Amino acid sequence: MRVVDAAWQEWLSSNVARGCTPGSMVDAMVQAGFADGEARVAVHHAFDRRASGPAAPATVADPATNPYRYDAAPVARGNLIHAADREVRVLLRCERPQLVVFADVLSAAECAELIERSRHRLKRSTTVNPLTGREDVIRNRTSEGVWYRRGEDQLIARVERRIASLTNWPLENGEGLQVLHYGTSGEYSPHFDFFAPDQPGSAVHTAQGGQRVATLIIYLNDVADGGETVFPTAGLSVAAQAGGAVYFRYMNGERQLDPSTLHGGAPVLAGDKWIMTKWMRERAYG
Ligand code: PD2
Ligand code: ZN
Repeated sequence: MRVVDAAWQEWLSSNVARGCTPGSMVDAMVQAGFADGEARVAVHHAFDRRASGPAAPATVADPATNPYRYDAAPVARGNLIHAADREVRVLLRCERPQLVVFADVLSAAECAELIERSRHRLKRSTTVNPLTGREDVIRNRTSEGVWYRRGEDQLIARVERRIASLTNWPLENGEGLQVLHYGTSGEYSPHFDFFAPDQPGSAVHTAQGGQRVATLIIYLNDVADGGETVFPTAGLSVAAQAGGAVYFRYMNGERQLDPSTLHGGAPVLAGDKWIMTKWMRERAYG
């Protein structure tokens, strides 16, 4: 029997928000394998939730006064996850912050192709200015990147379907994929991927799709030395290995944001580093 997990809860709320009828939502759930009665109850609750008012504002949790409450992550349990067209191995799971390290998300050939097609399209990376919401080039992010539109071509579409299945999060809630390149000494100093709720520049970014809820960073090459993704608060670092990935989730169902997902890209000490990032939103994006 299917379970109404976090991804289905999200699907229910976004369809209510889009103005779908209860009947069409029940039909879609039954088609997806839910029992009729179960689908009716879930849809009924989704409409009830909307009646109880707008979503709570997103807030950064505070370990001392308002600690982050870790609810169930959408990623499936188990050591091997069937992700659309590929079996993906789980190497590590961490509960606080909520983080999963995977091997084999992409094949060696897919990594090589993504690097080759990105090489000639790179532009110096920017960072969102929290005050203005504009994208600024700053010194603490020394990488170059390229954005791919969602479903831009067959390879991108296939990888996006795989990511949606692996992370159990709707494909439509994902931003376009971004490929990033760091040369030797390139780094990305520690930051949060969510938009700071109290900063005036964030509203322009959350207007569409809402907050970012989780990130998947996929490594496209083996880095000779350095270049780990570091989580300083958790005291954890993930080494870049081609085809592997790190997933971390920072917003729970109550819209609390987890400050222990502070993370950065450590300086590349030898060779270069290629990654691809998928940021996931609360609702459909784009
Ligand atoms: O390159 C990384 O390891 C890294 C570190 C922190 C990438 C990002 N953040 C990101 O793309 O958000
Ligand atoms: Zn980041």
